[in-house]
Amino acid sequence: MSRRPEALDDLPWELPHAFLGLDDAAQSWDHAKAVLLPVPYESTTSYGGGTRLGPRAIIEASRYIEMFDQELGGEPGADIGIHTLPSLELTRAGAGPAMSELEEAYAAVAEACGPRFLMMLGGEHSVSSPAIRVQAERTEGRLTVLQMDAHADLRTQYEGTAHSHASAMARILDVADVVAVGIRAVCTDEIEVHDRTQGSTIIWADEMWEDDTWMDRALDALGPKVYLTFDVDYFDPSFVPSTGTPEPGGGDWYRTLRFLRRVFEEREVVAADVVELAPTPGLHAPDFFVAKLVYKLLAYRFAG
Ligand SMILES: [Mn+2]
Repeated sequence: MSRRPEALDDLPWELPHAFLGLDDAAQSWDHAKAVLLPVPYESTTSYGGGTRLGPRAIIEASRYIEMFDQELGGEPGADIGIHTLPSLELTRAGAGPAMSELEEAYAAVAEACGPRFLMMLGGEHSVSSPAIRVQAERTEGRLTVLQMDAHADLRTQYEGTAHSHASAMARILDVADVVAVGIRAVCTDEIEVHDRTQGSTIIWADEMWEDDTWMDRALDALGPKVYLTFDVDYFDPSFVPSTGTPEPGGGDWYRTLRFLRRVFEEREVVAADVVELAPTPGLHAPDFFVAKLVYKLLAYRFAG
């Protein structure tokens, strides 16, 4: 790919359409310590749709984030170097074939990344299972999935498919343990799956409003290597109404950040995803909120 002539560099161009609007140098593959993989896949969404527009909305909103991070000091974005890949376009031949295709593609990306930190942007939550399976395979010892979510996603199948967003965690229990935080909407079957599965821990959302002891309980349940899957419906809908299945009583911004910072400090997070943003036309605050969350996760990952 040949670059535009250098003589044009100083013209008043808009910011690049990459995460944080980073320029070619700050997002070059060689320099980047983090890689974003947009997967705008949506097929089994059961209530409100629109998650296929999530990754683009996150990247667009991220271009307006202040690079300076007051909590950590400095400008983590440029220091880390974040490479934004093009979006993966998965087959429409059905959920099964699409998930197989994703597993293969994700494995290739993870391999190419080497030591770089891979963050996937969904899309509906079903995209997490293939990614987790790949990371579990690549991880020495047992992987723990830290799932921030309103829903347990432990249904063995839903609406006729085992590849539903509502089954995302049921599909990985054989390869990883799961610590689910912020849960407040489950069915009886999911409670049964949870009860009979050693290595399934649930932090209920109402516990989180009592005091902070849940943070220790969640951390104690995490093994040394963690995959973070972040369904944005974990947050209270007053923060992020733009999601397919919103549930009242979710997490807030600062308490959640306090917990996440500890997770990144006390465990090795090997990869992550952020899923289920379904942008609402004309309402850009939730898009910006989620973009800032992605920036915070990357900043915590490379802090200190
Ligand atoms: Mn959910």
